[in-house]
Amino acid sequence: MRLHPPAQPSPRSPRATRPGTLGIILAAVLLLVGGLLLVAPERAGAAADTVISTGKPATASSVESSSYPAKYAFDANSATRWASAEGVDPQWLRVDLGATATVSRVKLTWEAAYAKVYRVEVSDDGTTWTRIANETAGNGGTDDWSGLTGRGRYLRVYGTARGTSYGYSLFGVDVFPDLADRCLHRRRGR
Ligand SMILES: [Ca+2]
Repeated sequence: MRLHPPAQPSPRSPRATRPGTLGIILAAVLLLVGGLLLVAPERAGAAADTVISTGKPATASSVESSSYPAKYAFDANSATRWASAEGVDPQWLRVDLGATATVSRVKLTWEAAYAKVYRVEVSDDGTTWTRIANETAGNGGTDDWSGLTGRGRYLRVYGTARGTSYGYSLFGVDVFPDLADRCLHRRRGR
């Protein structure tokens, strides 16, 4: 058995021995770590919910009045809406995503004036359209189309039969890209 000399208290600087300073540093480190743990999942969730249509240029076949412009379906405000002229089929609402995107999900939030029959289409040139979703028995509310595989710069909602005698009205049209495309959009700062 080896014998060790009795441990000598090492000389410490007066700063390091002040419990107040140590306590403050320790508390600061714990707060930082705790804060990062709290923030990290929220940031991940925000990335998964990226909407690429917000604030993008929008047009429509008609408006009920100047109080309901096309852009109100893309303003991330659930209180504002686009509304078409009343009593006329078909009507459409279109957004320019600014660049070709791969669309994986489109979420429509209808006002009371909903579409019974409509389709969601994408286009590269705004002229030739490809259907990515089709509704033939719509009942309004929220239509959340996921698992889509559309690709285009423009997206439109094209209504052919109204659910009421009014027009077509949407509080929001949220367009989501797929994962790879979302990264591309983020890198480009969009
Ligand atoms: Ca809105």
